[in-house]
Amino acid sequence: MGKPVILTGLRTNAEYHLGNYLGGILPMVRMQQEHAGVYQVNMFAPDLHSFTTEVDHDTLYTQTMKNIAVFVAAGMPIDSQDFYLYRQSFIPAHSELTVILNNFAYFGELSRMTQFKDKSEGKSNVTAGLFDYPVLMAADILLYGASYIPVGDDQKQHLELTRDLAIRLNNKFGDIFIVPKDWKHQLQFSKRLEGARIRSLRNPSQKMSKSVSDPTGTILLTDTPEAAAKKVKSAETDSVGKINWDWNNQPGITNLLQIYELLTSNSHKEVLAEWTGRELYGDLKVAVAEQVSAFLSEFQSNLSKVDKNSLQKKLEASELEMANQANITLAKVQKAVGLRP
Ligand code: AQP
Repeated sequence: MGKPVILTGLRTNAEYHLGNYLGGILPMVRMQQEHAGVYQVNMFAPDLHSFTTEVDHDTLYTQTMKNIAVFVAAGMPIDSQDFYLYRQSFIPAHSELTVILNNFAYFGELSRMTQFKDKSEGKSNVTAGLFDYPVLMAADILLYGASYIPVGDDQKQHLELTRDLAIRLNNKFGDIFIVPKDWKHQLQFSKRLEGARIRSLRNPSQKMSKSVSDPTGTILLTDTPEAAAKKVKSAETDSVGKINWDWNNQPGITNLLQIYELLTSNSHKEVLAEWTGRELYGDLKVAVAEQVSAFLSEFQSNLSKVDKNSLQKKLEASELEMANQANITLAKVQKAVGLRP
């Protein structure tokens, strides 16, 4: 038995934003710092997932390589033996396992995925790729027997589907998959009370998103610190007049509090003690703007220092080793379903 696995991936369809960083990248950086040596840490670019929504195919490869450099700039340790960094499409087992899992995933359960409903809404041509996104995600996780998958709140339903599929196949064929931990244990492992759900600064009823054309509501990791601070300072709030953590009635303010909590690493309790009941929204905006611009300055300086050659070498070495690991699981599944003797 190898080390237990922590795994996450972020689509490379566009530049990352603060929601991607706080929901997917930062928890991974912190987990690997805390559990180095005990866990295997897999971080990958799900390039096959990246065109479940529209992309410019001419720039997809370049965008993928740019986004991978972000992981390193954010603090993932390129030299660590326990850390694997790879591109999904370079490991064909992801696609093969997806085709097999498709025959055990139900149309009804996939139709209920809220991300599918949101992303297909109003579209005349909805692709099978978008519909099948959660099955490919299940393959990404199950191939490596990952237990912990740091993702934002928006991916909770997909994680639950992955568990359902693993349990369904295990019940039918014997224990072929390690079942990822449930959401409650995912939160406990990342020491959080709720999943990150960074909202648009312009429209806090919507999540901050790469593909929504809402430049003032989204803080890109490529924004200058000054431009990002400006966006925070003009964030949409409310007329309640008192600061409270309340997603239903004060989503704009709660969004700012959550960004503050995640960037400062203060505990939820400390953040509530510092801000609850205060009346000057402007003070909160200034504090969040300072955190965001300090973070961006440091991150962008790190990004400019990422060495492309080392990155390429890390990818190639990881892809070799991960293909071996993935193929072991795939072979087990192929045998179980009757494709191999
Ligand atoms: N607003 C968010 N708050 C917290 N976490 C978020 N994530 C995405 N948006 C938020 C987390 O980022 C990781 C990567 O997501 P992804 O790109 O693989 O999937 P996505 O949901 O398609 O991301 P976007 O940014 O919303 O992209 P678009 O707009 O292109 O569809 C995941 O951990 C996700 O939880």
